[in-house]
Amino acid sequence: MSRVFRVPVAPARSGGARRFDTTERPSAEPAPARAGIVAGVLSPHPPHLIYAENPPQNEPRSTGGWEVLRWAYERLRKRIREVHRPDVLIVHAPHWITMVGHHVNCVPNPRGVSVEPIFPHLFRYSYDFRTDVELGEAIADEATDLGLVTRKLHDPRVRVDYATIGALHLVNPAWDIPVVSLSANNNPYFYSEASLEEMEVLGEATRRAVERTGRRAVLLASNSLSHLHWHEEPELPEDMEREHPYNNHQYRWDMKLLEAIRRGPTAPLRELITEHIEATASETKAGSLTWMLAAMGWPQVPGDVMGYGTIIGTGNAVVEWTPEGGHRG
Ligand code: 2X7
Ligand code: FE2
Repeated sequence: MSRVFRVPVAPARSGGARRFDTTERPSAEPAPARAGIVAGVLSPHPPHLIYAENPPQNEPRSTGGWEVLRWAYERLRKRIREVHRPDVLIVHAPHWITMVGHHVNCVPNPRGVSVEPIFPHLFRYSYDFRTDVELGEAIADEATDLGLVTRKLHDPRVRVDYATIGALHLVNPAWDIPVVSLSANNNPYFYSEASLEEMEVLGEATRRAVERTGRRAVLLASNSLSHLHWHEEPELPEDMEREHPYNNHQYRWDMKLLEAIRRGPTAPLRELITEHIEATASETKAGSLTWMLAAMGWPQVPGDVMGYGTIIGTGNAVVEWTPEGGHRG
């Protein structure tokens, strides 16, 4: 068991310093006492999944599509609400790209419209959510203390990227859980030899901040897997006749990674994630998955692969790790 789960409940949870009290919880049941990182989720964000659901926040309308992945998200939502019941969702997203350092959104109430630049006909989404500023600032401070170049974003005019909004909507469409959102430092893309080591440090900083503030947190790694995709879209974007893996090589590598995830433990994934990136141009290159597993202390447990499907040829899986090993089903 990771030491993350041995921390006592910090006074901040019962004191007046919290911005979000327990009356804002989604469930009427008493809050679980244990603080720490209670789950980590690989939560891919392709705009197609939101387009397919037709939520009121998204302007474009669809006839559905990509159901298997959306059903996986449905089951995940139930677990978040009924089992994990977090104070906060912490998301790391590859399309909030920062060229220098790791940024933390510390704007209390980001509001606006998020538009997917390549698929604006699928995703024009009005968002309005609450940030857990105290925790966001704590993550930035811990990251700075551990030697990372870090910045707290305070500009209320921030336009939140679609990978952050996409994962958050799919995990919690009610938007009733506060959020901390982290940027993806662009180094791994810019320098081909850059490693994911910094993400281990950002994970450690995240864990320390969660413990220090006494939060009950679920972490979201907003990444697709294999990342080659079609350059042409069908006339009907949700035409499922046209949806399939980019090629068998990409698919086999996604299965190799997912089989290792299902087997557990997570430690061997450190190497395998890097090999998978090299083989498939995986979006995990942005570091979200490594950050999340590192924050959980590379837990001994298998991951629960709740669903897999392709989106314009890219591989996408919804996976949940509950480091305690309990609460399945
Ligand atoms: O951002 C994405 C992605 N990761 C995968 C597929 C399609 C669109 O956007
Ligand atoms: Fe993406």
